[in-house]
Amino acid sequence: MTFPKGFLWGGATAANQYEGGWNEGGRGPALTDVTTGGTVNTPRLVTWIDKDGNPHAEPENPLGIPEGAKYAVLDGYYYPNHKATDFYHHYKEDIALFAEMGYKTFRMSISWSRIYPTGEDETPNQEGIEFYRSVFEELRKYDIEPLVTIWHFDTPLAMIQKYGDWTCREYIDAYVKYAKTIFTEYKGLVKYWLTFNEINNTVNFLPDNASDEVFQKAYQHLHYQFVASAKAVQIGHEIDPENKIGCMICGICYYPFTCDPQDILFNRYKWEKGIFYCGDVQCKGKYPTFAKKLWAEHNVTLDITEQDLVDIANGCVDMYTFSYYMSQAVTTHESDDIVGGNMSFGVRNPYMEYSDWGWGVDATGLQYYLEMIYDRYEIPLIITENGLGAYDTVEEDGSIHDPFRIEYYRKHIQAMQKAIDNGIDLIGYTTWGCIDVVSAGTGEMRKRYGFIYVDMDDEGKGTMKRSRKDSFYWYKKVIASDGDNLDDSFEK
Ligand code: BGP
Repeated sequence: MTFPKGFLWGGATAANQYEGGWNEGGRGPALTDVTTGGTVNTPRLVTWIDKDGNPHAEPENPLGIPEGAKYAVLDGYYYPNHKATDFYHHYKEDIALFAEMGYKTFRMSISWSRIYPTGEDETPNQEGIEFYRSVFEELRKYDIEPLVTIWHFDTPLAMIQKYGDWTCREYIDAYVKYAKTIFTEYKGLVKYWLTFNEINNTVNFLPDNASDEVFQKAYQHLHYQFVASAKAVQIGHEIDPENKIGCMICGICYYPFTCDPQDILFNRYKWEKGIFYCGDVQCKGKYPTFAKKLWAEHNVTLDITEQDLVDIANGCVDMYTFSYYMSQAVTTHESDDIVGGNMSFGVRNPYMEYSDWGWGVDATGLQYYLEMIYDRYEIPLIITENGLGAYDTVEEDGSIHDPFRIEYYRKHIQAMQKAIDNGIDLIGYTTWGCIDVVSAGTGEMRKRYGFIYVDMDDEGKGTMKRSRKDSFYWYKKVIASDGDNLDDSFEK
């Protein structure tokens, strides 16, 4: 058996894409609630009203909205995250399906504004606290270990409106208070936590030619999140020494497109800026040497106090977790064959197959990433997202055949096996969107990752009925054999 005993097989979701109930149970709005749906070719829009009362719908600007403007839900637009796929009202049914597949763990996130509706309320929203308690109790009923993301892209909108997005120190205290509340409330129910989902996106997804002002804001935003994360780790350990708290990095495997030494160097810098910058701070407790070079590139000067550095040093994470969807080839040479998605683009790699959304499918890249990262940090790893966003067809008899998804998972699980055989300490695997959810990048429903199909379309029409895809039965078999049986067969 390759996979270690107690390996955490499961699936992953996030509140903003799955939970819905956006204005129920005392929840306050988050930025995703004023974000419209898009497509693979048209961006999602953020909606707001300017100081003269004129409505606007524009792609998200890293510098925020103009002074005096107010985020707003506007008539005539569809906001897919409002209802999402309605975990809020379906959690018992959905958790029963996860249990049927044999999940050992289930990754979900808590919506910050369901606990603190404005982010700065004096006391938490009790109805929100009780909602998640019921969810965790339901998971425990089936011996499913919750793996909880504290922040998955959903800062309370009231804070963004008041301060801008993670632009000031006030965020640190508000986040730490929120984290302390949930560590305390769910002590004994939840043991595995992640502080910030894909924390590195803030800088990694910026185009190299973004202005110095944009980079200044992005690096500062990250610094406040590093401090907030480190303080949360310390408090989480104080509240319950059993807690295991991880970072969560968007793990893209970068390759040099050519063997030109300039490309080799460029590729290394890509890893430093995109992947290691955040991982080093969160796992090693200090900024890496190359941080100074990165800041200087964009004339960045940061508000960093001595105490911040002490907090960061004392708040190292217990485990490194990451999402992995694709590799990307990068080059210093001109190229007009650019591919990619989720704001991250590379040069078309002739050795890769690309998904319908332009993501380079590469299981070897997962093995490379696992081995590279374990060598650097030597702490337990969890792959907290991996999967294929694809179109599904429902047959007349209601069945859904998705051999392409099974093939994708087989190759990635085989890559995990190779990395484990080579000595890395991988303790869990939660596939992304184990039940269909709203796409983060495009807001679509048609981009589906699930083992469980949800009857709902891009306009929010559908019965919300859940049904099992072929991959549901296949993954169930994989878990039952602890990753040993990966052949095509499955029993319905
Ligand atoms: C990651 C996010 C997830 C998820 C996933 C797939 O970046 O952490 O929230 O959505 O990507 O992306 P998409 O939904 O755009 O296909």
